[in-house]
Amino acid sequence: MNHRLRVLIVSTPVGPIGSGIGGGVDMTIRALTSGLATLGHRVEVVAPDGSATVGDVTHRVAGTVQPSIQLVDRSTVVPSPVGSVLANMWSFARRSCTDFDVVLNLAYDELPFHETFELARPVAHLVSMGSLTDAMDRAIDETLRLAPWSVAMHSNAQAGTFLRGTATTIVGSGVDVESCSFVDLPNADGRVAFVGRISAEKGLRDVVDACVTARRPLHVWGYRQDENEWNEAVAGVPPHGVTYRGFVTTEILRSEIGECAALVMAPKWTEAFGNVAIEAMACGVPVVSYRRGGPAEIVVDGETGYLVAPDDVPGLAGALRNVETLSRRACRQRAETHFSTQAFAHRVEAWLQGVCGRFGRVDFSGTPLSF
Ligand code: HBI
Repeated sequence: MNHRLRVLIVSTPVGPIGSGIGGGVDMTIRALTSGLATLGHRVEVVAPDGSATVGDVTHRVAGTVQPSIQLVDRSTVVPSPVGSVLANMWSFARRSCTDFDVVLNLAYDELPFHETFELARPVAHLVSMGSLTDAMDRAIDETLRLAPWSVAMHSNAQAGTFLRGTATTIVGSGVDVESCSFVDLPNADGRVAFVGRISAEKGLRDVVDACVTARRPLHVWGYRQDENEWNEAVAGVPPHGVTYRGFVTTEILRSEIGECAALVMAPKWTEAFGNVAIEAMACGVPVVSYRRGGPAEIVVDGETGYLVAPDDVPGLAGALRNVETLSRRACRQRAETHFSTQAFAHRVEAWLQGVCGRFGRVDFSGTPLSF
């Protein structure tokens, strides 16, 4: 059944789309709005005031932005008080959901999960991160218990961090590959890229150490969220060892990263996916990463990059020495076949059609009906 879907996407409440605060969700929304539109579906987005225009219609909503759940500890409950932008986005969704076939939640917050069975239309949840707090674990696992089909995640590793994660649908992610310029010949100085928020969980210190050992200049693009993390990582590095290229727009990043011989990722947490990895591959840049989290499911070891034992900095350095043996064309092709917005949208389309097909068929005694 391939009928046209009308989808309302409810964005993350931590900041406007395009502000950079929304991290991976920004890219997910752009990939899904264009990918699903290409497949003939209608997509509208509700997002905080100040958001960029995405989808067929962007509904901008006022309210206090949500504190980022990445900055709290496991026992914290991140409330969604009345007047919060999250509460206001869901009031909008509740009011207008009958104009749609399905509401797609991208917020990593409790309120949307409690709304799963409250709306007059099915609610689907694309979870953006691995397990972070007990309260969110409870909300996600309860939804997986009652309506497992309504939850999707980006990688098996991410799903594995939740009690009932095996019940979820894995959809990967996607990037508009055609807007990434393929570079066959990188800069002669053998430079390497690090792209991402400068924060402890991204492992910049390991990347700097590996590049110094491999005698490769490191270029860093990203939002310097944690100045202390930056200063500690670059302390004692030889001149020109590390160059900060700024927190640039997606377009600029995609026009510059192709000059690099490799992208290095050293996630210290279970990175849910690793969008930067597919952007780099789309530009022909192989990816060297710890075998941890989403990147381990993106990289084909020895073909589109190298996977290294987690926290093995010498191993990272050793892999960096061999990146010139990899085919940059193979990286581009893998991005085109597996991680384009079309490929991602096909996976999400199939998932959302399943969610619509099962709407209203939850047996609240707790055992999902068999179909
Ligand atoms: N924190 N409370 C909260 N809600 C979110 O949706 C959220 C977040 N922190 C980070 C985040 N989303 C996005 O950057 C994801 O792409 C990781």
